[in-house]
Amino acid sequence: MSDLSDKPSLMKSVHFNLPISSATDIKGNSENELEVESFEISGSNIRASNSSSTKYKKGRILFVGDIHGCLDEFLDLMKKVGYRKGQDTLVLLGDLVGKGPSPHGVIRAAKDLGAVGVRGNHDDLVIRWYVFLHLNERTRVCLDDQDKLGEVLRDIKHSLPYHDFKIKKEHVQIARKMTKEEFDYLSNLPAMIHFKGNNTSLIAVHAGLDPRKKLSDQDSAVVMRMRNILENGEPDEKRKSGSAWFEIYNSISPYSSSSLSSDTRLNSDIPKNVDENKIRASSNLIMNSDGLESQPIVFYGHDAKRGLQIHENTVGLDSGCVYGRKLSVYIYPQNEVVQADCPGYAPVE
Ligand SMILES: [Mn+2]
Repeated sequence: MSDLSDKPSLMKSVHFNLPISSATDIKGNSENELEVESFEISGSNIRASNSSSTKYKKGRILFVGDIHGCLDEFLDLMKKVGYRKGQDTLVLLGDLVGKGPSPHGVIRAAKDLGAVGVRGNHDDLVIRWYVFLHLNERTRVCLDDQDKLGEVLRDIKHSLPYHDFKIKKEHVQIARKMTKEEFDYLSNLPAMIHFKGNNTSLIAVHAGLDPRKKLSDQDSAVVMRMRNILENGEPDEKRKSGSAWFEIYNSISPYSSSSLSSDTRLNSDIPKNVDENKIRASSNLIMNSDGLESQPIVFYGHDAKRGLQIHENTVGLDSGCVYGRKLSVYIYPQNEVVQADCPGYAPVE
């Protein structure tokens, strides 16, 4: 299955130390034990699950960007960083499936490797299709017959509950071939994972956070899909209007002006077209409402176009592997990024 030991690696990787101050530098020494809080998805809302018994023990946390079915590259990257199951915590940032060649293989490998992770928008579509195809009497009986299934879906098109989604054939195909075991793994990925200690607060989420809301009030559809924040403060899926959500998030960091010298800050200016005071006032919510001492550092994916984005309090790790660019992993608390080159499997959107 997911044998990391004897697979020949044909890719070169880039291995570098981050040029900026990082989680451990800013927030104090890394801690040996962090509480792990999961935020489960129920409808469009998010609720914190009772996970106080879960602890992260001393070891590395590996945050991996969008894999999109790139199984070989994922396994090679894990081999390259010497992933140790049971000692390291492997956190996948969503979109395990979609666009790439091996969606089922990636889910099985994630499970075999003991990975945790968060749900991405492509994962979400596949999960919803799986549920629909298995609940609907007419589709359930023809899952193995692609042509027949297509006929039935065309026939019941008016009743498909996905008016707010694009119905992409690929997601239906992945869903109809998905085993119960794969479904159970994928559908149990929460919307967010929060690793928290006395001086540490790390959040894994697929797309981003609405800085106006505390963690348990985030909208699951938003945190799986947002890219920008509009002038009125609303999150948006597109990149056209407003500013990248992470620019806003970093601009409100209490650390942005005092703790770092200017040459180590990649992004310190508040975007010009956004009402600074409005955002600053509302954005204290994540910190204060959630009782945190400092602004959480957010690890996310979903934005291959902007690529690897390393800022004071946000780390964007979708570096477009499925488009022939890189698959990236951020290693905490060493604060290193390791990347693997990937062949292109999908046209750039
Ligand atoms: Mn995505």
